[in-house]
Amino acid sequence: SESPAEILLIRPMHNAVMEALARDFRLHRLDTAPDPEALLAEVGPRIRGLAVGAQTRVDGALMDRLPRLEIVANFGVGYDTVDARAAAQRGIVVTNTPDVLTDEVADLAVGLLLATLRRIPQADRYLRAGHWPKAPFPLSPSLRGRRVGILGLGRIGRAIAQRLEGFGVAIAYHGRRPQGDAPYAYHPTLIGLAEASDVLIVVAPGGADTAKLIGAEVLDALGPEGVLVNVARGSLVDEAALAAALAAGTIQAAGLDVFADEPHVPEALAVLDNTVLLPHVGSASHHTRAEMARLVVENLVSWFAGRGPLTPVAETPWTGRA
Ligand code: 8YV
Repeated sequence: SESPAEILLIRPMHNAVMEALARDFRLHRLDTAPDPEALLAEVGPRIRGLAVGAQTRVDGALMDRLPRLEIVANFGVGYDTVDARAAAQRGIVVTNTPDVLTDEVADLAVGLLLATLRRIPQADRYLRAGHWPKAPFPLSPSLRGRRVGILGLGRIGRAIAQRLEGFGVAIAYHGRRPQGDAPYAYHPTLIGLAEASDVLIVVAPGGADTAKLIGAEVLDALGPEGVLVNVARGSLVDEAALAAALAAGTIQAAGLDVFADEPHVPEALAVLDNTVLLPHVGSASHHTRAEMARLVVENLVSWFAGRGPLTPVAETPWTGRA
């Protein structure tokens, strides 16, 4: 039969991805090449598949250097770093890793919400600094009686809502459209949701369409008891406006797992005592990263076996063409 398809890796990925790709395909690695530009010029015309993580931008210009490219397999459910419209125009399929990380990210979101409200990291730091024998840790805000608003009631948003039902809080949401089957109040505008909420959990896709949706106006609407939690993409939040609102007491606190320019975290957020900041760990468990790695590889294997992609993104639906 034919020789294995040639796959390109631009940056290092989860080991299970790299090992499986090296076994099942002919893998070319720009990350370890002494002269990446020369390697790209040499193998670019033969590359049929690309495996990428969130650190790698895949735009039309890169696609044009890979004229035989058929599939971009993205490690992550969010694929804002891949220009899926440019891929669609070129007949390239983009896949992501939905479902396998839903519960993990929802768990982390709830943990981050509780950590932010009850000031768990601050309490840990207080104990370690030896303050406890001198005075008890100051009383914290509470989840009790709160109204939680969710921006983006997709797979992860729903999983967060299901968990929060067990906490006895009111739940509402905003998104592009109401979800007919969801038992939560829909707000047609984000401002309306923020006004009606004391917690806003951001779990909507990144990219140009949602850039800086959370700005001064939304934070004002959330109010002085308001808490912002973001487990989606930093691009959805105007970080300068958020830092200003947190410093001024316009809102109460924020828990952030994601930032606009990772791994750079604005100093204005890091110096504040009412922020809990995580290094984008929502899906970062051994269990879930292994599942994501498996799905990246299975998309490529299925595609090159002629069976189509397993989890194509909305912009590049699989229509059965070969
Ligand atoms: C990963 C993520 O950290 O799935 C996503 O959208 O943000 C995370 O699961 C990231 O994609 C890893 O590259």
